[in-house]
Amino acid sequence: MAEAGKLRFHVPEPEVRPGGTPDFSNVPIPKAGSVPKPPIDVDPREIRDLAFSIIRVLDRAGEAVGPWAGMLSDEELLEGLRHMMTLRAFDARMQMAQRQGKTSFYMQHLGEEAVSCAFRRALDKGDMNFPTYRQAGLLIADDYPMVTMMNQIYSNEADPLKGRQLPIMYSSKEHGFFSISGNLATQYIQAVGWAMASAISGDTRIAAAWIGDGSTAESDFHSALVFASTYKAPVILNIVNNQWAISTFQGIARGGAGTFAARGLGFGIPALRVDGNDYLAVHAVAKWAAERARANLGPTLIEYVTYRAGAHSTSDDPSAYRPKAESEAWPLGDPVVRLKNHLIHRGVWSDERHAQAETEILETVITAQKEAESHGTLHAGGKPSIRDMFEGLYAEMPPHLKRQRQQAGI
Ligand SMILES: Cc1ncc(C[n+]2csc(CCOP(=O)(O)OP(=O)(O)O)c2C)c(N)n1
Repeated sequence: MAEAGKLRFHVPEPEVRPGGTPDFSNVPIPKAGSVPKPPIDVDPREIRDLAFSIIRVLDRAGEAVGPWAGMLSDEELLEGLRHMMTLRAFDARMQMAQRQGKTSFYMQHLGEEAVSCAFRRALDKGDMNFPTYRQAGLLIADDYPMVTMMNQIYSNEADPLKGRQLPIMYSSKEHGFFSISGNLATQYIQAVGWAMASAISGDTRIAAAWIGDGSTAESDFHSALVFASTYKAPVILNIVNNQWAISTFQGIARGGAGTFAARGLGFGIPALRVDGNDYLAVHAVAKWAAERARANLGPTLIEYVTYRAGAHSTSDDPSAYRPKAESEAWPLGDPVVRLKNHLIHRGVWSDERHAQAETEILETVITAQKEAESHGTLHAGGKPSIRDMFEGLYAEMPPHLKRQRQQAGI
């Protein structure tokens, strides 16, 4: 037995720091197609292993293999590729717009496009997402107008949120996209409550909760799991493990033990891990979880294993805390390239068509950007009325707010 001596404080450290060689040898990657697909009414105890493996469909050759394959048509996959390419082009333009001072802030999805884009396809109209700031693919894949997204980013006169919100904190009830909040994890428990309400009222709609790896350390994450499991709420509990929470590596939130998915097991919630850079796998797993929720079988926890290839936000410089080439060393590759290769393998796509699509998508994004900018940007052109600042705080404006508005002379 070890000698009892002075206690030591333990702080988990990432494997590599800037200047070091990226090393993901500690991330076991199972072969595509190797993880079984259980029936949706499976006893969670029987699929314990799925919380420690990674469901993958696309293999290295670009072929779709195994029991989770074969759920999407050529057309659906081509559309999925277009969604991911659009999100990437949108990100690049808005990142640049921030550098040009047209907006104060932006956050990209680089490397994580498959997660939100493929997930959206597994939901029905009327279902409600409770997203973080890194799931704009839910909007893109639901054909939410890009111009409206840009208007919000520019806080201009056409901003549906009237300049009250930080850029990218979108909100669209119509598109099943709950208002984003800056306070991490709050939406997770709200999603469970929304799902409970849907069940209480005998509705058919389900909810999807979203959270990042870092934010699972927030207490709302744990509250959500208690309520979801107790009441078998029709909710999909998504964890996007992109390895980083700003400068903090995922081991800090996880404590070095198990996986994020494994957290569901202690609550009796079926938990799956999926290759977050595999459009087909993300969609298949999301569909499985959605079917479970709709069949009154309760919540499913899904961990998407991916990598945040870009900076955390326009206010962040990742070279200060991780090797520059780390994203290239990420063993699950790039979601756009992988779906592209699969479609080429299927014989419905080519490098030429891909290049042409890239040009067309960029033109569409630029056209939307021009239109949005005609309504104003951060420092130029139209702005929401200052009067709007006082609206919407209460259903009816109380006297003290009316007074303050008068004092402001507007
Ligand atoms: C309650 C709260 N604490 C801290 C922050 C500041 N903050 C914003 S994003 C972020 C990191 C979140 O990381 P993760 O959940 O892994 O998501 P990712 O950004 O990687 O998508 C932090 C700490 C915040 N917005 N809210």
